[in-house]
Order: sequence, then C-alpha cells, then structure tokens
Amino acid sequence: LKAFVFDAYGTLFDVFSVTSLCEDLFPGHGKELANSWRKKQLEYSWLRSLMGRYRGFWGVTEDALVYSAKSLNLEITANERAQLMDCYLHLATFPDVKPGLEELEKIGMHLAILSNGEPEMLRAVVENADLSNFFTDTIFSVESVKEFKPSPRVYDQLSSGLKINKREIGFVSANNWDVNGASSAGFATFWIQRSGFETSEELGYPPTHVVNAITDLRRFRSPK
Ligand code: LAC
Repeated sequence: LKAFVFDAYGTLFDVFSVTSLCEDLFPGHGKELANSWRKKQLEYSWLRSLMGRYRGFWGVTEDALVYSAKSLNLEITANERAQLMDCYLHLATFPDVKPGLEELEKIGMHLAILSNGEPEMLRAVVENADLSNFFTDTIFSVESVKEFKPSPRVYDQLSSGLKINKREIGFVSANNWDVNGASSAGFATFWIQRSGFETSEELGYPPTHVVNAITDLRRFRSPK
C-alpha cells in the first residue's frame, strides 16, 4: 500500500463528542438526542441518494438534528440549533488519531480523507483539530459526485484523485457499513474496531483487515 484514506466522522472525529452539549441543553436527554442525531443523519444520506435528491451533508446533519429533537419532544431554539451544529466543526479526535497519522507520515505513506462531509465543513473540522498538515490537498468529498457513501461512485474517485493505483490504496473506517461499501468497490479495507463491541454488518463485503487503532496500520506498508 502507498496510501491510507480515512473516513472522517466516526473514524477520525468522534461524532458523539456532541453529547455533552446535548446534555447541557436538554438535561436527561443528551445521549438519546446524540444517538438519534447520528442515526438519522446517516439515514437521510442514504434516503437522499436513493431519491436522487442530494443535499450537502451540513444540511442533512441539520435536518437530522431537527427531526431528532422533534421526535423526542424537545423544543430547540434557533440559537441552540446553531450551537449544536457548530459542534460539528469542533469534534474531538480519538486518542490514536494524531500519533497514528504521525507514524504513517514518517514512513512515507500518502494520507487522505474521503467523507460524506462537504469540503468546507471538512476543512474546518480538520483545521480545528490541528490535522491540516496531514491532509494538504487530499480531502475528498462526496460533493464531487453528489451521492453519499456507500455509492461506489464515491470511492471510485480516489485513484484519479490521488494518482495512485487502486490496488495500492487502503481505505480505513470505523463504520462497518462504510468498510463494506469500499470493499464492494474493490479497495483493500481496514476496519477500526476501537471498542471491540461493534457488530459487523451482514452486507457481504467484510473488511480485508481488522485493527484496533490507527496506530496499528503502519505494519501494512508495502516493502520498499
Ligand atoms: C463520513 C461518514 C461515514 O465521514 O460519517 O463519510
């Protein structure tokens, strides 16, 4: 492998770092709101792809927040909505992210991101997490194909985008459905199973490798 391409939300960035603000704003409902928000965000991305009605991930994320608050009978003001959406630009990174990326960079791997996020929201979260130096000009978004993961068209942009042969690209995600999508599109895949409790999807395209953290990836570099 010459390149590792990372999923963003859930893999580099902890989407559940929104939970503490959810709990501050809606005491007793923080976890429920955060869980529903993420679940609905993904559902809307899949539904919109099927409908052929693309809307940027920022809008999809906001729609999912509005739906989730409504479904839990929580009254959310415009200001609270804006505060919660702003969390998406300041998500926490998992502890293995920076050390893992540093190791991979040191051994000369090309590093990239491929995400549902729009380029602007991705650039912001990457910059706020101080990861910009790892991903100069290598943030790829579904925006170019206007269909969400796991459409094969999303993953297929990687080879031309990176100018690296498909067989030399490893796709890394903690989202098992995303791994299935990239495997199905013909990539070598790495499923990050951080907690060890996640269940594999029954979609038929399992990961090529399972690892516990980004710091486990360096052993997969091609021999020089
Ligand atoms: C992404 C989704 C999987 O970052 O959250 O593409």
